[in-house]
Amino acid sequence: MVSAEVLEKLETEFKKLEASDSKSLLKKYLTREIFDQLKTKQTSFGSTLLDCIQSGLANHDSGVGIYAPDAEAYTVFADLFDPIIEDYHNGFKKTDKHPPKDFGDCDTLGNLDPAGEYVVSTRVRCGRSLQGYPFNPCLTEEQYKEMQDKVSSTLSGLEGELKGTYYPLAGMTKEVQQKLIDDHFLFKEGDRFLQTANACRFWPTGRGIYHNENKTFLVWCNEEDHLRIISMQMGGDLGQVFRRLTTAVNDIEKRIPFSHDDRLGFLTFCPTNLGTTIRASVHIKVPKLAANKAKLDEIAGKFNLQVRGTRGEHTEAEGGIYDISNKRRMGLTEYQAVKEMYDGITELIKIEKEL
Ligand code: ADP
Ligand code: DAR
Repeated sequence: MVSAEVLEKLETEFKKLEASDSKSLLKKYLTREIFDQLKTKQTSFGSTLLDCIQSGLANHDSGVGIYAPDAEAYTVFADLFDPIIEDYHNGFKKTDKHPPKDFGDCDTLGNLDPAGEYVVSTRVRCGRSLQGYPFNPCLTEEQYKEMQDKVSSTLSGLEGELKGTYYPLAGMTKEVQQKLIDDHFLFKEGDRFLQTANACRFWPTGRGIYHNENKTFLVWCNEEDHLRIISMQMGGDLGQVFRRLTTAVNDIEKRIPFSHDDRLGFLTFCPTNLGTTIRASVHIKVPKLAANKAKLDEIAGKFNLQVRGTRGEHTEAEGGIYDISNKRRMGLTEYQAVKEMYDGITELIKIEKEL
């Protein structure tokens, strides 16, 4: 039974959102009818509509504004998640089914910028949720510790180029942590969207990073998702980066069962990361295109690309370096998502050269 206190908070905050000039997908699709229909529902973990939308209610500048506190939320609150998923993922309807995992042939993806004129570095990441565990807002401190132990011991079995060490955030010096963040290897702290989504409780317990010697293969533990599996390197050799990620994901999946839904694909905390969960990005300098940011966003949008700042989401470009990546993650395979980025970036570089 959803408590009177939760219902009151929902009503108060919903009215504020309705009156705001928010452009979030939450505001766009949370009609009074949907609100009244969902406000008394709960998942078996006890998650309510408030648990799903509290971040978007607190941050009217959200782009999306909703997260799934547990995997069931995608079903229990489907009447709100489904239109948001359809809008974000280029028309992935509630009757659509995400295709089976397919990393394709990495050898067909070459170097985006062999001369090294534009691309500073290339990164491909995916998210994975451990079967049997809810997402951040429902995890207990014990579960965070349990998951970290499970992840770090599993990763300690990796060999060859993937061999590395797990570093818990707890006990890491601020200097080491900040250097890893500044070098784009480690997640930032204090994201207000995650904080207001109740995703940062017991921090830094259960959080950490695994990486190999060269920091070309990394795994984040319990930031936004249970796992972010990352391959990255300087330069534009997307084929090599994607091959490394594919090898790592296939190896790790032999050791840990991940949450996968027949219709939505791999399940993640945020609906924008469902399906392939793949974000393939370049740090790139396109000074002529970037002279008009709105134009850069418009052209990137034509190729289903998303433009972010140098430090990732919700940040600005530093020194003219933009993080540009595929926007679509659902309704296409892992290979197609990465190929969409490859083709889009190739076009952007061509346009930059012609300006
Ligand atoms: P995610 O991509 O996992 O959703 P963010 O967008 O927050 O996470 O980015 C996390 C970190 O990865 C940031 O420091 C960002 O600068 C870095 N990053 C993303 N793409 C690249 C890239 N192509 N080269 C180097 N660092 C990158
Ligand atoms: N900040 C939230 C999430 C957007 C997608 N990015 C993620 N999941 N990291 C928003 O609604 O803007």
